[in-house]
Amino acid sequence: MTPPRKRALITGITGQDGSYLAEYLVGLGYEVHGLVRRVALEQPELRLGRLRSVLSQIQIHPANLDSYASIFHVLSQQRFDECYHLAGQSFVAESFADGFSTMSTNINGTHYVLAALKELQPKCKFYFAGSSEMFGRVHETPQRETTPFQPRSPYGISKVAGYHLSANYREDFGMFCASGILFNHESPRRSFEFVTRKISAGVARIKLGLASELRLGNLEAQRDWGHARDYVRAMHLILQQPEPDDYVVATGEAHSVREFCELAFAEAGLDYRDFVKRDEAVHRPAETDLLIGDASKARLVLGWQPTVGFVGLVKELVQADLELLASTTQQNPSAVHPG
Ligand code: G4F
Repeated sequence: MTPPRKRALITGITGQDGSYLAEYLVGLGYEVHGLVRRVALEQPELRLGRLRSVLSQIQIHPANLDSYASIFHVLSQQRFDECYHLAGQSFVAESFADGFSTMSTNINGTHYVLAALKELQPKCKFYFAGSSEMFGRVHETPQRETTPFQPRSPYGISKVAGYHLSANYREDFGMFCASGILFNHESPRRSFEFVTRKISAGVARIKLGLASELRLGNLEAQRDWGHARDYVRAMHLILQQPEPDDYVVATGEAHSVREFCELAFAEAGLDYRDFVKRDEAVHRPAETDLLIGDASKARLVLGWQPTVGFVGLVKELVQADLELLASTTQQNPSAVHPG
């Protein structure tokens, strides 16, 4: 007899990670459900675009991270084996501008999901999307699971709180709660406000003659950048372990924003020095120190490793944006590319 299909709930399913995870789990034979804000159902072309390839195979439920009642309602209607909590305000720079809403959504949203699961489905495994931003002013390099947290942004603080909430539900109530401490992970599905996509989209606009410069903040900032498709595999592996635990997920290599620019412009046959301009307005009140992850535990225990390196990642982003922009301008020559 075939075992029943596993059922997974993904919060933040419309985002970069949520959409890759949904595709991955559908491919593994899961019944996949997602929480989305009601507005997404009213504007599916705009808000559910990343889910295009699996939309007919998944189930979508309206719920709001700011509302315990809406989350409780969905969890009271459906039973799940695994819950991937990816939703939240994820743009670090925005958290400096409005720390209150970042804290409220990220901390309360996580707490609501955990509390509703405890009440209704305590056997459902829970994944929390932790972040390298939790390390902030780093105590050691590279950072691993035992490195102390010292966040430097309201976003980082909210992620530390979510991490501790998850650990508390694990320890106090015996629930299977695990966190992935994910370093930066990118793809052509990244939103345009993040620096990688801002650069690849900027390169495409310049190459196609729609812009003449790209304004960026700190070019010397370094990040450990991997591919989002690789990182959602790690999320799944984390919930397949016999015991709940926390894992750093990273490539172990750092590169600067300047290096990213150099490669990205070169991919389009351009020299970044001719186009990149410094924009003081994009500088942050505080930067993290050098964030590089040591994913030895994930490699050893989960058997996980990244398949896409820095060069491959940059090339993929630039080629995807060149194609996207070329097809958009062909269909509608007056269209202005976002970003
Ligand atoms: O692309 P970013 O905005 O990503 P950041 O702040 O590292 O955060 C991302 O990764 C975290 C770790 O996984 C996540 F937790 C978080 O949710 C998000 O996904 O900025 C990267 C670096 C920063 O040092 C920033 O100062 O690029 C620098 N930068 C330089 N010029 C810029 C720009 N960042 C942005 N967004 N825009 C610029 O023009």
